[in-house]
Amino acid sequence: SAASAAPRHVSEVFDPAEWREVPGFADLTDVTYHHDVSGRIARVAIDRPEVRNAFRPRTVDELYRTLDDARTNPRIGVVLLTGNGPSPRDGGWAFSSGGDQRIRGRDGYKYSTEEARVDPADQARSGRLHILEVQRLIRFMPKVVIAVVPGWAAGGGHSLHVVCDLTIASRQHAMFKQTDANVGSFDAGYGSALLARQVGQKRAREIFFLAEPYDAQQALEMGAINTVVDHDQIEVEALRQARVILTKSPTAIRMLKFAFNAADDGMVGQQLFAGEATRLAYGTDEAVEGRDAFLEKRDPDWSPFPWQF
Ligand code: S0N
Repeated sequence: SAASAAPRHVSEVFDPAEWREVPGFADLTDVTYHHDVSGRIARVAIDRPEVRNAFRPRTVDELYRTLDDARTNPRIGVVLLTGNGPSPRDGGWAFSSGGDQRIRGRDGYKYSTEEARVDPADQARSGRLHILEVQRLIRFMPKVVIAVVPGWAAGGGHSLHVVCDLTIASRQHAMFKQTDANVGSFDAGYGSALLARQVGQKRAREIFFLAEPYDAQQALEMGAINTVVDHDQIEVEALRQARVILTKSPTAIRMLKFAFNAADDGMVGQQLFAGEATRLAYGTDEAVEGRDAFLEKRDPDWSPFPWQF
C-alpha cells in the first residue's frame, strides 16, 4: 500500500522526514508502523516507553498485524523492529522488556478490560503466549528483519532481538539482560537455543542462569549483535544498512535467509527452503513443459532438458 502523510514524531531518534504513515493502521495503540519514503523499508516499533516497551496481548496482536503487512507487501525488503522512547516518566530507553508482568495470569497473559476490542468472555483469546507467533513470523519471513535496540532488551524483548536477522545497538543506552528466570518464565525455543547457536552454549547458559546486564560493547564482543553506534545515529545506521541490503538480489537474500535458518529449523526449515526452490523451478521451461503437457493431455517431452551433473 502506498504510504501517505508525513508522520508525527514518535521517538527522539525517529526522523519524520524519512518516514510515512501507512494507511489502514490509524487504530494502533501499542505499536507504531511506518514505511520509509521509498516504500521499501518498514519500521515497526513498540510504543509503550513508560513500561520499557513491555508487551501485553494487544501489543503482540499489533506486532503480528504490522509485521505480517510488511511480510506480504512486495515492495518491502527490510523491516526495522525497534522500541520508541524515551520514557516520559524517567527518560529511560528500551527495545522491549518482554511480557507485561502486571497482566500475567496463571495460564498466561490476559487481555485487560482496557484493551477494549477484546470481549472478556472470549476465553479462547485469553492466556495466549502468542509472542511466539511473532517470533516465527520474524524468523520465517523471506525478508531481512533488523532489531534496532535503543535501550533495554530484557526477557521476552531479549528473545525478540535474538530471533531478528541483525541487531544494531545504542552505544550509550542499549542493555541486554535475560530476566526470564527471575520472573518464572523461560523461552525454551529460539530465545535460548538460537542464542546458544549465536554466542555458544556456555555464554547462553550464563546469560539465562545469571541474568546479568551486558552493555552494547559486551554484546558485540560475544557475537550477540552486529553493530554498535552512537545513540543519536541508531536509526540513521539502521536505514543505511537497510538501503545496502536493498541493493542486493531479492531472490538471493530470500534463499540466503532460509539457508541460514534451515540447519536449525529441522523439517520446517527444509520446507521453507524447498518452497523457495520450487518457486524458482516453476520459472524454468522444464516445469512449464510439465504443466502444459498435463493441461494438453499429452506425455511431457523432457528431451530438451538434460540430466545435469
Ligand atoms: C528492563 C529493566 C531491566 C529496566 O530497568 P530500569 O531501567 O531500572 O527500569 P524500571 O524502573 O525497572 O522500569 C520502568 C517502569 O517500567 C515497568 N516495567 C519494566 N518492565 C516491565 C515489564 N516487563 N512488565 C511490566 N512493567 C514493566 C517497571 O515496573 C517500571 O514501572 P513502575 O515504576 O511503575 O514500577 C527492568 O524494568 C526489568 O527487569 N523489567 C522486567 C523484565 C522482565 O522480567 N520481563 C519479563 C520476562 N518474561 C517474559 O518476557 C516472558 C516472555 C514471553 O512472553 C514468552 C516467551 C517464550 C514462551 C512463552 C512466553 C510467554 O508468553 O510467557
